[in-house]
Amino acid sequence: MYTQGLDQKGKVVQSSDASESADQLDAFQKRVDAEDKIEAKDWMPAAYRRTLLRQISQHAHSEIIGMQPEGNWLTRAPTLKRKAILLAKVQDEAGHGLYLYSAAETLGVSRDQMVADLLSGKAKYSSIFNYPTLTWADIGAIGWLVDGAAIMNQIPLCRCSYGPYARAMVRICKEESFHQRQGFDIMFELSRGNDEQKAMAQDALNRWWWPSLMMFGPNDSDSKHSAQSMAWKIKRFSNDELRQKFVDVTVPQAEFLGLRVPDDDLSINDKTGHYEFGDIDWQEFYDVLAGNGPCNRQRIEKRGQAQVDGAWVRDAARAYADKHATAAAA
Ligand code: FAQ
Repeated sequence: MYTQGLDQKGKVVQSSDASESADQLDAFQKRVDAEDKIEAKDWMPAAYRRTLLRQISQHAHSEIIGMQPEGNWLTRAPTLKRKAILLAKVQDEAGHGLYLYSAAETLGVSRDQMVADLLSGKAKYSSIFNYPTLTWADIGAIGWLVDGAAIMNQIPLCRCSYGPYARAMVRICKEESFHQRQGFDIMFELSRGNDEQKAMAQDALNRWWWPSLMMFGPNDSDSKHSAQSMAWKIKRFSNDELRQKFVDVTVPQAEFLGLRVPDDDLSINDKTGHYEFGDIDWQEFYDVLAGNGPCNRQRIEKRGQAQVDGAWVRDAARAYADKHATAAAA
């Protein structure tokens, strides 16, 4: 990527890292340090643009692919009320994906290109969405744990240095907060149900706990982007800091539900007030990232088919826009 900005008509103006002067980089960092928001047409280092594009597009893809595991239960929700709530949640995820694609497009790459990169495997999406939803309790666990982890990671993104991303995150976080509560509510009801329902809730926690911790990314010592992203105030906390906050908040919630977190090494450190927890299976994480999780192929296949099935809608929308543009020009 060698794009440098959008001119008044939204046309991409080219430049590359090599053309960046020390003065420009210094002035940019000063703006970031002063908590000035960087906007789409402002000068920015090419590497800042690349980092944002990578992260925002990965985030958008995650929201869209993340509709699949829950969509699996839309027709099987236990009550009409649960179905209506889940339908609204899945629609929210679609909306989040769309705001995020729009935010990423301000950096000079088209949505078609981003989707092509997802389908070719060039762009990642969150590891968490490569796990199956085997029972209704998984829908509770996703809301409680996955949305819970997402909120922990995303609230600081509302203060991201890039304005379009930061602003998109405000509404997303409000909606994620509702999602987390609906998930906890499902777990609450199951954990107060009969033995079979309690076992179902425990089984879902057993399967989703460790993948949820992996959502925060590799340990800080192995996180290749964190230091630079924090200097640019894209990230405000490191992966390990956010993971720790999540564990500290979530373990008491599991205790309240009467469920056991599947970690024999979990204990509270009375001196620090933080929970200490066992080692994450990073081999599993990297296997999932390499495309070998339980559902990777299925997720991408389904997304690819949806892209093909939706082609006529995009064609029709383009034809309609062209017709109106021609009429306006005449
Ligand atoms: N999965 O150097 P770092 C949601 C990659 S939305 C896959 O630490 P960074 C809502 C990373 O890309 C969930 N890949 O990277 C919802 C990099 O590879 P690359 C998504 C991962 O960017 C709920 C490499 O590892 N949220 O849940 C993962 O500084 C329910 C090295 O890592 C966001 O995207 C992972 N878990 O930190 C929807 C939030 N972790 O690109 C439906 C925004 C790391 O060099 C239902 N993103 N990698 O090839 C972020 O905050 C950051 O990008 C991190 C990773 C924290 C995810």
